[in-house]
Amino acid sequence: MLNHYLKISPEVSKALSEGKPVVALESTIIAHGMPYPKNVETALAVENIVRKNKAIPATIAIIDGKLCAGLSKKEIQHIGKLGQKVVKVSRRDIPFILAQKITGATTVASTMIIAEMARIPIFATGGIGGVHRGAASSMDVSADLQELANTNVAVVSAGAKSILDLKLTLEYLETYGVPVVGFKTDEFPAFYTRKSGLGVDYRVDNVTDLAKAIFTKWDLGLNGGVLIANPILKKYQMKFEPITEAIEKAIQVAEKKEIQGKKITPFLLAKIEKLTKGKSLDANIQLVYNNAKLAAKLAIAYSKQTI
Ligand code: PSU
Ligand code: MN
Repeated sequence: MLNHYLKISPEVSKALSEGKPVVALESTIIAHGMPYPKNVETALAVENIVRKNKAIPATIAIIDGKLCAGLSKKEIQHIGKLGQKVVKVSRRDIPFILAQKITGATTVASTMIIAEMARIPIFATGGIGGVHRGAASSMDVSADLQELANTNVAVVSAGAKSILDLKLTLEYLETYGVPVVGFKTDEFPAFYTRKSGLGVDYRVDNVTDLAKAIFTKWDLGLNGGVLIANPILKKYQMKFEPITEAIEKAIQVAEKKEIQGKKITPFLLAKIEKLTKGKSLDANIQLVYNNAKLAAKLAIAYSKQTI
């Protein structure tokens, strides 16, 4: 019955049936997270990095009403060109986009859902959604967190942006039993920068230890995701002051324009890019590359795990 909804590309399908490592990749970052044509260039480069590190990339999206794991170059270009015109699809949206047989870009939450259906346990992204600043009154908490609580996929990220309340985001993850693992770091990274002043639950220094812990979690039947925080490389990180200033300013503008709901994250990303004259986008691209590389290595280590 699942096959009726799910379309796995021949390459990904072959890799999965042979037990080869596969890395899931999301598509909201392409349509809503970066401008054209850099979004398409980045998405294709990310796939190449996964391949170079000896895993198979599976970019995930909804195309003409099918849940797709593994997109063609043409499909990636199509989504990237349409950009914000493509529907941003989170958990709640999936059935409606399928019923209408249209195309949608998947967030971390919906990519995790589709990755789990396709049996792809490792997923690389840039940053996850989280608890927004001011959530006490807005109640704006990304569905990504709830998905991490429930769905068995390990997500490699560069932490989360400080457009969010990082402290509350970590509290939420603790409550829902989601391990936050620092890769070669004791500190939870803040996306554009390596530091946030907040700690992680566990630090790991190699992918084998990480794969073992993830394998054990699911082998025990402890359902839910794992959040891996992989800091941006030192040479690409942004200076604390200008990025903090840009974030504060972007949030102010969003408040003034009363931007809410699923529009807020793409709005802030684009505004920050403008305010930093493209520097935030450069950092964003580099950290995604870094995450793709780690995810490929983790997928290899995970594929070797046995009881
Ligand atoms: N953070 C980024 N780039 C992105 C996103 C987050 O730096 O493109 C996207 C991801 O797809 C994430 C989504 O899952 O935004 C979260 O949106 P929301 O806050 O509306 O849940
Ligand atoms: Mn939200």
